[in-house]
Amino acid sequence: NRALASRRLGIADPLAAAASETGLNGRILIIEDRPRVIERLESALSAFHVVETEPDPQQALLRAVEGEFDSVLVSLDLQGFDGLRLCSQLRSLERTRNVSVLMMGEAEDRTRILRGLEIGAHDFLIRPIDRNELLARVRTQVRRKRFTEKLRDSVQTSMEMAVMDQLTGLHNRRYMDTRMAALFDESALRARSLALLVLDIDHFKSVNDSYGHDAGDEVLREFADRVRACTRGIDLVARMGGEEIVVVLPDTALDAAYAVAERIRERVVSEPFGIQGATRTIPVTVSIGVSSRRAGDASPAEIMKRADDALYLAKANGRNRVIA
Ligand code: GH3
Ligand code: MG
Ligand code: MG
Ligand code: MG
Repeated sequence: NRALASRRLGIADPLAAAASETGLNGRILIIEDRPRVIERLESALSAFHVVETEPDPQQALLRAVEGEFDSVLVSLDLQGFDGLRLCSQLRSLERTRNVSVLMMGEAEDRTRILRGLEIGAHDFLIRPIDRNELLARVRTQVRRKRFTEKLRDSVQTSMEMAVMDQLTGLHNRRYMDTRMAALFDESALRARSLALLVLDIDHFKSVNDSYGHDAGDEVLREFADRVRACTRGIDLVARMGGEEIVVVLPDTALDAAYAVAERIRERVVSEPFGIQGATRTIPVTVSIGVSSRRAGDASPAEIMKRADDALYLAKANGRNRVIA
């Protein structure tokens, strides 16, 4: 169910992503200007990784920004250039912030290597560099980089999930409540209009009763898609629970909001809902209450109350209708 919801939201399932095996073939950038050292590093690393080399520090920084590398090996002994500065630039640029930085230096460089670790370099290699140690440390850094990426992706996924309704992919009530408060204040401050639609599917209980709960869920998803298709990018569409959807329309006056509601109502009633694997289609209608901010309103709750009252009237007057 969680995986389904994630797919619906167009994001990778965090659990599945974490379970998949970490690929350890990395993209490595070597920043080094001594040909013999370059040759040795390349011949060791290229058996396991995709390796690029750049002797010029400025050029190297550009390549690091553009190249999506897992790990960058930085020589601290570059001709006429401070490798530590390169490390700190790599750590501060947005595009290279998560790249693993491995310093290469002489044993006498201890102090500078310590400085590098403080700046944020991840590890170091002391010359002469042992082949197996090189491979082991690079592998560790590639693994670290991949893990960081997965962690970041799943944190982002969780943050997205926290404000989304998993069944429909619309925003959820929590998000709606927060955003509505902000939109209300904004519209009041700028003396702009703000309209609200409250939509509720008619006799939805009988959809569940006649076709089953799964079919009911499919109807809800299709309903959400049709509502979304009738709204603009700046409109806020949220599932408030059950079969009730709220649409907030910034910069929209009552009559324009009524027109949007009428368009939604028509789009729902005009074509019965198809259900996967079922031969029959399901006729669906929706009732909609419309309201907008009035000068004296103290909070969004007052707009919400008028929309709810209008919805109640729409139901009482026979359903499949819009009342403002
Ligand atoms: P009305 O025209 O007055 O709105 O009638 P109704 O049957 O739509 O209204 P009511 O509020 O009585 O019923 C809403 C139903 O929605 C009850 C519940 O079983 C169903 N429901 C709520 N959430 C879900 C859901 O996530 N999936 C499905 N399939 N059904 C749900
Ligand atoms: Mg209903
Ligand atoms: Mg209801
Ligand atoms: Mg309500």
